[in-house]
Amino acid sequence: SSALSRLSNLRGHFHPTDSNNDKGGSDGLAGRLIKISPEVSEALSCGRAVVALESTIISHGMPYPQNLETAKELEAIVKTNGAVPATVAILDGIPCVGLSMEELKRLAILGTRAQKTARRDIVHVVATRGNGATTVSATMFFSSMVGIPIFVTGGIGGVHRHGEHTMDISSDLTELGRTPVTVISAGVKSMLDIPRTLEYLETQGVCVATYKTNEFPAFFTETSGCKVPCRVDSPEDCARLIDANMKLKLDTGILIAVPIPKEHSASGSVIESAIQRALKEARDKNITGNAETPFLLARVNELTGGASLASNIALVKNNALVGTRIAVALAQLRN
Ligand code: PSU
Ligand code: MN
Repeated sequence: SSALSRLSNLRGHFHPTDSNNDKGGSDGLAGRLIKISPEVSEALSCGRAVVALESTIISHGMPYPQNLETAKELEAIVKTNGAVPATVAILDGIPCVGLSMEELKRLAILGTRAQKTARRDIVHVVATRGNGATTVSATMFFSSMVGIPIFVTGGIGGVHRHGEHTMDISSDLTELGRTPVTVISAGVKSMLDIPRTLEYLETQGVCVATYKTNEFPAFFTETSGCKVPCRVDSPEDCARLIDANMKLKLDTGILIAVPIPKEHSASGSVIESAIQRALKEARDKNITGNAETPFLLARVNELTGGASLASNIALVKNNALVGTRIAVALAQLRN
């Protein structure tokens, strides 16, 4: 399978410390380039469905202990629905694909003391043997490296408001343009510039599809006023999209935008005024760069008295369910 050939490629590629007579095997892999958990490794080698999960959402996206609870629940949703979860993080400088309960807990307790790790940060965290929580871009990178085609998150980064001046454009978007992994998200937060985010994804050649809806969702709310050209209505539709992307070797990612379930969608006006206030505070405090997203998430949660966190948790769980169904449908299609 392609996952297997990727694994054997990895063995050939990574040997920073060891002598060249180490031929690898999954034990040889562990502790060298990348540590793949036994469950994930096993699933990949027999072509079973695997779903990658990011870790910045745990460290920087939610407070303790809700972050640990949510991380565990996401893994449980993936398992219950027939796939193997693979949470990605860098622990003591070792990129890990698939975390044990102890490792998940460690990361959740570390919280923002873990380094927010986008693609550009990976080498530094590895070289200094640090603890890194991977964002969408870094999680896509490691998922692709080990052959996991599907990755579930809450929301992806985007073009920030005023991005035309600051050039603050999340590396999640360029990663989607260069890495063939399908990302399931509830769209893009309205604290970002959604129309420009979609323009940028088009420039990067990324297929953006809405799931069972016509309008691109805005994370807390089901609508954004923005349309995309592709709509999918079932896990099988998504699996065919991913299969075609793989067969054509387009080597670009796919973004599947799943709207927040109706019963959890926040009252648009409450969220919107909190977002406006948080954005103004960020400007007044001069919070920019990769500190902006975590600041806005935490502040909007405070300003809405926890309502935004509850919506956030609900939508990520829904994404995990949809993403798992897509992964299972894809495994069926390709086996
Ligand atoms: N959006 C959310 N929750 C998050 C993030 C984004 O609703 O936790 C995180 C993700 O890890 C995403 C990252 O990849 O923020 C984007 O950060 P930046 O805007 O600095 O690129
Ligand atoms: Mn940025």
